[in-house]
Amino acid sequence: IRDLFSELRELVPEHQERVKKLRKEHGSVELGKITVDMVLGGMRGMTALLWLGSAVDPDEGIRFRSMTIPDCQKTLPGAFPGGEPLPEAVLWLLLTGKIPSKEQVDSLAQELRSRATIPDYAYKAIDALPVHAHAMTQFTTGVMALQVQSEFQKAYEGGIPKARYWEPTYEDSMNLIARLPSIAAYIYRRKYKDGKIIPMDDSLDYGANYAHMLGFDDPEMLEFMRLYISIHSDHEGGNVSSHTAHLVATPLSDPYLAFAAALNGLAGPLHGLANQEVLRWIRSIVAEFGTPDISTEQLSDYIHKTLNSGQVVPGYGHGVLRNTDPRYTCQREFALKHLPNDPLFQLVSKIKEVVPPILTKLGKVKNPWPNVDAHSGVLLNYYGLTEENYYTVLFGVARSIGVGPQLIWDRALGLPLERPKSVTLEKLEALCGKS
Ligand code: AMX
Repeated sequence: IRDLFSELRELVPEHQERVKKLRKEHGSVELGKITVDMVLGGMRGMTALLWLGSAVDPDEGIRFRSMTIPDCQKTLPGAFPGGEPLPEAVLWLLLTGKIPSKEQVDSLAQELRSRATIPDYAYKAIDALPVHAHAMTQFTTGVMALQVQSEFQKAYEGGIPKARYWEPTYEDSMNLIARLPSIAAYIYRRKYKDGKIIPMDDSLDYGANYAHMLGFDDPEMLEFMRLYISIHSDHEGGNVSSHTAHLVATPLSDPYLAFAAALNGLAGPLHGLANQEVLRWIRSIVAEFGTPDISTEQLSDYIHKTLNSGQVVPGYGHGVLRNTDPRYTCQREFALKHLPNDPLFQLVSKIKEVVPPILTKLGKVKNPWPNVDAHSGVLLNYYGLTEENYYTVLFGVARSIGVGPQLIWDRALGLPLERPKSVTLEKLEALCGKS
C-alpha cells in the first residue's frame, strides 16, 4: 500500500504547477472589495488566505475537502464498520484530498505511534510550572520544548534548497501531531490525577490512545474522542488558531513554533476556551437553581442575567457561520444515541431552544445559533472528563490535524511571508473624505 508521504510527493509538483499558472494567468483577477468595515471589523468577509484542507459555508458549515461531516461519517474508515471517522483518516483527507483505505489508515496510525517518543526534557519543562498553571499554558510549554527536535530548523541551518522545504516540514508536522496526545495526557494526569501517568497502548488508534492515556477506556468514550478530534481538526484558514499558525510559519518559523502560537490564540475565551466557558456556565445555571431541571422562564431569566452583566453567551455565535454548526449537530446526534437521559444534555437541548430568540432580539448578534463548543462539554462530562479547565487542550490536539497539513502545503507551494498593509486612523479618515 502507498503511504501518505508517497501520495503527497506525487501531488506536490502538480499543485505547484496549478498555483504558478493561476498567478501567471490570473494574478490580477479581483476577489472582492475591501471596505472600512472590514478593516475595523476584524477582516470579516475579506477573502485573503489560501487554505486547502477545508472551507466553511455560512449556512452549511464545514466541508473537509469536499466532504460534509455526515459524508465523512459515511465514507471515511472508522475503528469498526459504521464507527465514527478516525482522525488518521481525516488527516489523510485534509492533506491529500483523497479518501484513504482502511489499510492506509491503519498504517498511518502505526506511523504516528512510532513517531510518538517524547524527550524527557519536554516533561521537565512542564514540571517547572506550578500544577495550578492553566492546562493551555502547560500545553504550549510542552510544544515549545518539543521544538528542540525540529527537523525543519536543522535542515534550514544545513542549507536545504527552497524546493525541498516541505519535506522537513512534513516530518515536523507529523511528529508534532504524533506527540501531542502524550504531552496533553501528561498535563491532565499531572494536574488532576496525582501525576499517575498511563503509557501509550500500541494496539490503539490515535483518538482511542489519547482517551486511554487520559484514563478513559469505555468504548463509547473512545468513539466520542475519535469524533471529537475529527470534527475539531480544521475550520478553514481564517479562524484565530489556524490563521496564527499559518502567519507565524510564513517567515519560515518551524511547525512547532507556529503551532505553539496557534495554541495561544486558541486559549482565548472567544475562540477555543469557549468550550471551558460553556460547561462552567451550564454548571452555574445548575448551581443557581439547584437542579438542571428548570423551566423555560428560569432559563430565560438566567440568560438575561448573563447578558446584563456584560458577558457573552458562550457557545453561541460565530464569525462566519449563520446557522447551527454541523459540529454541534453531530455531537447532539451522538448524545441522543448514547446519553439521551443525561440531565445536562437535556439542559443543553433546552438552552438551544431558549438562547437563539434572545440573542436575535438583541438586534446586533449576526448568528444566534450554537457553535461546536456549546455541546462538547456535556459529553466529556458524561464520560467522566469533568475538569472543564482542560477542555481547550483537547481542542488543541485536534487542531494540529488541520494545521499540520496546511503548513506542509504552505512550504510546498512556496507561499511567501504574510505582510498585509495597515493604515493609520488619520489616513483612514482621509480616505473616507473626512479631514
Ligand atoms: N452572546 C452575546 N453577545 C454576542 C454573542 C453571544 N454569544 N455573539 C455575538 N455577540 C455580540 C458581540 O459581542 C458583538 O457585540 P458588540 O457589538 O457590543 O461588541 C455583536 O454581537 C456582533 O458580533 P457578531 O458580528 O455577531 O460576532 P463576531 O463575528 O464579532 O464574533 C464570536 C463571533 C464567536 C466571537 C461571538 O459570537 C462570541 O463572542 N460568541 C461567544 C463565544 C464563543 O462561543 N466562541 C466560540 C466560537 C467558536 C470557536 O472559535 N471555537
